[in-house]
This record gives sequence, structure tokens and C-alpha cells, in this order.
Amino acid sequence: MGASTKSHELNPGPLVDESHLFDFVVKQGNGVKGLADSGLMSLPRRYVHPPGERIDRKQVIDASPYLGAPIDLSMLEEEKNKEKVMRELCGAAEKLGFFQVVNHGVSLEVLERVKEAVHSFFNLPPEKKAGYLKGRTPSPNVIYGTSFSPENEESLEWKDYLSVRYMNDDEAMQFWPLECRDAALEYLKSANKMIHSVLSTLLQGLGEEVDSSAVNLYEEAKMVNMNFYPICPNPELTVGVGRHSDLTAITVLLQDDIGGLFVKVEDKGWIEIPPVQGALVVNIGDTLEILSNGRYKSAEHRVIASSTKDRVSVPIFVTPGPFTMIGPLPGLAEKDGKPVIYRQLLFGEYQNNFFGASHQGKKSLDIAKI
Ligand SMILES: O=C(O)CCC(=O)C(=O)O
Ligand SMILES: [Fe+2]
Repeated sequence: MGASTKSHELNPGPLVDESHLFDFVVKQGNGVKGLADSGLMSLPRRYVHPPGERIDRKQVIDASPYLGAPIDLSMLEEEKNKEKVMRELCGAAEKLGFFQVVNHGVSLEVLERVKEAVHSFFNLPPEKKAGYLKGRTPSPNVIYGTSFSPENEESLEWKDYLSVRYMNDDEAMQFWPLECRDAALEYLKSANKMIHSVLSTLLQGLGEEVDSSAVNLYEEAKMVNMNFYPICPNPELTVGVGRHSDLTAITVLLQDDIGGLFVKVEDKGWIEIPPVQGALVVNIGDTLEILSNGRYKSAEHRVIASSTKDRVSVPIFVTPGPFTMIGPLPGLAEKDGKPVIYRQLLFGEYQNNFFGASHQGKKSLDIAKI
């Protein structure tokens, strides 16, 4: 960075002070959106990540050997194609842990509406959003925040979010913010069927005859996250989301047309998941990696913000409830001729550990290792 840009490293004078910046962004709930709107010209130091953690687009490798074409889920309904789609889904879960799906039952209109709703919420005045900060929010199931775990992070992430955990319709109608309530509910409800069929298929692929009540256990809790990555003055020096794997059974993710989601291919490098109009991204989370004794991959991924446009994404995190035991399914290790690598533990224990630390790649799985 040249001396000339340094002189206006941060436009609004008072924010140059580090503790003031933290108060402004995190505690007062202005978020990175508030920072971006304050007209800053370059990235505050607190957002600069070590070089090894940054995303260099020039280092990104060609996705085609690892990421197949989007999988057509309508074929799961057709007896003659069912086997083939099952193989595609399970194969993708084993190989990369990320795939895209089309004909998934969520209409384009629903997808468009939820993306617009995310913009509407984040464009609210900061004091309105701040009403949903932890400690102020009227429901523990509706949380607005920024970065992943600001109190535990050396470097902050360039992302604000609103998380809504689905309990029941009445609770959602009462507490979810009006700006996004209906669109998020509609999105979740229309995705439910495909979530169940993708998860059932993946579990069946492990060779177990899983009945639907067993599948229900692993999809008991659903949380819709609305992620907002404001325009960033120096996206190459920071991250929108740092390297992590999800704690879920599966995550279903809607991204907009901006791009910036990268997935690690073990021993090879990073690929980008290209935006595909109308498609949804599905990724395997730690829970399914554990259940499958490592056969399915909970891939490490991360996000870069854009220097020209606000980016949004809307993952649905599908997880067991806190009192469900997770551990390799019986007989699987023997069948795969592999040692058992994960122990049995309560999902709640896994979850508390996951949210108690900053994003550190696949370290989140250590607590479950034997
Ligand atoms: O924004 C994205 O594309 C991915 C976000 C993500 O990985 C997450 O919220 O866990
Ligand atoms: Fe993620």
C-alpha cells in the first residue's frame, strides 16, 4: 500500500481508534455495513488477515475435475433414474463434500424474494438492526451480529448476519424481522422436502436402511442465516468468512450472482463454486462426516467480499437437536475396512465447542476424534 493511500486509511477520524472501532461495529451494532457506509477508503487494521489466510484469486484452481454439473433432483422421483442420482449425490459427498442442485422444488421467485429480503433487512437504519443484537433481541432465536465470534477473533470477518432459528410458525410470525420474515419462511418451507430427500439419500448411501424417523433426528433443527457482505475497500486483505467447515448434517446455500465462495480440495488447492442462476449449493457438514466415519467430506470453505457490490448468501443450516448422539453409524467402519475415527458424542457438546472458538479450518472436528 503506497504512502498516499495511507494518509486516509480511515476516513471518519474517531473510528481510527481500535477500541472505538470495535464498539462501533460490534457493540453498537453498526456492523461492517456501518463501516462501509461511513465512506472509509481502505481496510482498518483489525480486518487485515495474515497473508496465509487471505484468498488469492490467482491461486484458485480449475473446479471442473472436482465439481460436477448441477445435479437434477427431479430425477429422484423417477424410478428409472433414481439410482443414478443417488450415485451422483453420494459420489459428490465423498469426493468434494460440495455440489449444486437444480429442480429442487424451490421456485426462482422464492429465491429472488429471499435475496431481496436480505438486502431490505441490512439496509435498515443501524439502530433498528441493533434491536436484534445478542442481549437485546426479543427472542434468543433471532440474532443479528457481525463476524463469526468477534470477542474471540484476532482479525474480524467482513460480514454481518441475521440468524433465525425455526421453532414454529407462531414464533416466527411474532419475532422474525418483518423485512425478511415472510420471504425467509417461504424459502425454508419450500426447501424442506428437498432437504429431507437429499439427507435420506445420503444416509441410504451409507448402506443403512434408514427409516424416515432416523432421518428426522438429524434434521430436527433448522436455522436460516442471512449473510451480508458489504462492498469492501480491500477484499484481498481480509475475508468475508474465514476457513471453516459447517457443523451441520447438511447446509443448503443460496448465493447471489457475485461469486466469492471457495472450497478446499484436499492436497490440491482451492476452487470457486460458480454462481448458477436458480441452483442451490449443498454441502456436507461435520455431523455427516462424523456419522459416515469420514466417508463423506465436510469440506473447508471460505468467502471473499467484493469491491464493487454488496454480496448476500442465505444458508439453511440443518442439524440434529442438542440431545441427539452423533457418531459413526454401526458397522460402517468394518464395511469400509477402516478404523473408527470418531467417537459418539451429544450434538449439543459439539455445537458448544464449535461456537466457543474462532474459525480455524477443520479444527472443529478435533473434539470428536478418537
Ligand atoms: O456466503 C457463502 O457463500 C457461504 C457462507 C458460509 O460458509 C456460512 O455461512 O457458513
Ligand atoms: Fe459455511
